[in-house]
Amino acid sequence: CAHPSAKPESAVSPYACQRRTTLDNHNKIFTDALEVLAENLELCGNQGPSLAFRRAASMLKSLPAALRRLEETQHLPCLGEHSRAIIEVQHEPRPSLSVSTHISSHLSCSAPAEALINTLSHRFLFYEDISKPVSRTEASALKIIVEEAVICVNPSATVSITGGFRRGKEFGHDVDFIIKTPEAGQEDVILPAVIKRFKSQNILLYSDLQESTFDLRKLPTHCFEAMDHFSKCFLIIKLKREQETDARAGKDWRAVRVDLVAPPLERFTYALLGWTGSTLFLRDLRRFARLERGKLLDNHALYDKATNTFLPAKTEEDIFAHLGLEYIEPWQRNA
Ligand code: 8DG
Ligand code: MN
Ligand code: MN
Repeated sequence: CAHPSAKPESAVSPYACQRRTTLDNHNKIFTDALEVLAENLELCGNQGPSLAFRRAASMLKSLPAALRRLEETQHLPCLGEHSRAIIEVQHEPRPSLSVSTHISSHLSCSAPAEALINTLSHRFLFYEDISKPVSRTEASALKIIVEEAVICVNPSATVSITGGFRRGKEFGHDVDFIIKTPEAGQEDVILPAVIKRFKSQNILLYSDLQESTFDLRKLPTHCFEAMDHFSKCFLIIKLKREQETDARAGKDWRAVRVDLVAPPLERFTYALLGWTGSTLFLRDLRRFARLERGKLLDNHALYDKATNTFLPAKTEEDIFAHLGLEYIEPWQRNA
């Protein structure tokens, strides 16, 4: 069996971190179906099968053209028997058979999924607003607000947009920002101060601050969770609308979800890479590092098990180079 990293030039890698996945998806009819299925399975607690469908969808997103015949899938990685069956259904020239009806007939769990969504919607007071996608324009307006607050608290700190918007997406479910502080220790005090400022400006609707539990000496973890120990907060912010006002009660703002993370300076590059995502891209990057390179990667560091050393990185390019990978730009990480 061939070593997965020793692939011929034209072959599609089973690792998302060896594929360039832009937002230009030529196989949307297949990936939408696979992702609906993955989402349903996730809500039912079937994480394993869900991941298999996510991996299949992610691989299809990286293809340079639409699949035209089922036989074309023969030499592609990440496709199991079930993913092939979904692709086959989508190939059928019968528009009346929507894939979601096909799928739900195979799932006994659409009722619990609905109940869960219902519970969540009652939990969130601003559910209606925050379930609407955030546009790039709104993200830019928020960046100005966050930057102003951060600089007011610490003039030497800088703010960068991360998450989906850094990958070039036009819409997101939230806006993610990473804060860089040049002095040691500043990362622990900046978020409470920023939250205080938003409160005083009367634009804070909700905040959940998680203080840093980061230990500089700890090894990167083996698990694939996108969790990290940096100081971060989950916010809901009031964003003024530009032109149109809400018909109801003249509401001239909308609620937007915002995530802020403030890592220590020497771990900034690893945090930036982790928070840029996509989740699946990062999951495969960690898996590749561990299985193909004997290195442990997480949002805090890259650790070489052979030499027992941490590998420093000034730029994201340094991290890909440490892993012997071609550099993949943020907009090519939409796996
Ligand atoms: P979207 O908002 O456009 O829908 O997508 P996204 O920007 O890619 O997803 P996200 O859920 O906002 O997460 C952005 C990245 O942040 C994603 O790769 C996961 C990563 N992330 C971490 N750690 C943590 C964490 O502790 N909390 C959250 N919320 N995200 C984290 O690496
Ligand atoms: Mn996001
Ligand atoms: Mn987020």
